[in-house]
Amino acid sequence: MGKMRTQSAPWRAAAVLASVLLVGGVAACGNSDTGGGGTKDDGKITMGFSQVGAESGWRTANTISIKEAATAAGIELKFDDAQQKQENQIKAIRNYIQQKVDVIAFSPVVESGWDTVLKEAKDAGIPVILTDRSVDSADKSLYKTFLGSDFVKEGRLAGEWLVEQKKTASGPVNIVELQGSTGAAPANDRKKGFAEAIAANPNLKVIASQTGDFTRAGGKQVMEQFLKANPKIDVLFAHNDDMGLGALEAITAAGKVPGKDITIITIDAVKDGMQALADGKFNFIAECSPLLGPQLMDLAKKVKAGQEVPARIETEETTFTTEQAKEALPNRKY
Ligand code: GZL
Repeated sequence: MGKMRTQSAPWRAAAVLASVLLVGGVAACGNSDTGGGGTKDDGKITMGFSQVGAESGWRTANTISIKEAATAAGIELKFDDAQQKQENQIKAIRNYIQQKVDVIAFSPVVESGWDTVLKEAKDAGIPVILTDRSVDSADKSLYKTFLGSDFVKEGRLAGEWLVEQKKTASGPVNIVELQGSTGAAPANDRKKGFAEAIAANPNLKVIASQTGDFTRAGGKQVMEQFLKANPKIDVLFAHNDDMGLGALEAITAAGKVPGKDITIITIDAVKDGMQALADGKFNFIAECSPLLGPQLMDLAKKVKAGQEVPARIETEETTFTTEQAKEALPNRKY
């Protein structure tokens, strides 16, 4: 600050006030360059979170985990439900940028189309954490880390179990597949992993594959179509429990016994799916944990503090047969 000339009392008071405001202003602006975006100095982190929607039991459990973990971590959470629409997620992320949150986290409903808005967040100095689903951006600097599952592995485990179950089959084993939401990472990757695994047995054939959008209603509607168009269906592979649960209604209405006439394999292991497995209506589930909240909040604190974090953090998961589901059900958290 340059040397100040002497002035009369009222002018001097005004000059002092102006210089205090100016210094304060610089300090506040300085905070926004610390990569957090927030201009608060109370140390409290504000996170803007864009959620896919509320399409399945998995998503409900995931939302609960995130909200509870934010409260436990003392992180102020701004939460938006995109109702499974990418444009709503992009709008929410832009709002968070405008609000200068400290960290943005989201589960991208589809893999593509994020580079522009992620670059806007980067240019605003706001770090982004991907949770649950990932993006296909070539520029890995657009986000700090990915926290979630290996969906290809989940699909592969489902396929490997089926190969083992059908290794003595003498004729064709007709499989129908209920895919997750079109363009979503779990849909693309589970399909890939399953197809790679069942290639081990040429008798195993996917005769129909269509999206049920991860919902019960979608699973029921598409399974009805599958049953009408295909007289011999031996196996259903559903990319999540909810579509499998919807398909149960269609299978029963068609006079077939789920779990016996049609072997049913799903992914997630939410409580309703595990109950269907314990009851013998499903035959195998590959787990996909929605309980990402605590790890996400820990990552947010590290990222805000400028600490290095791994580029990818995968969740621990397992698989369940009917007997294992009966044992696990009483202690399931979701
Ligand atoms: C997987 C998650 C998927 C679940 C579905 O991590 O993105 O979305 O498998 C959910 O149940 O709708």
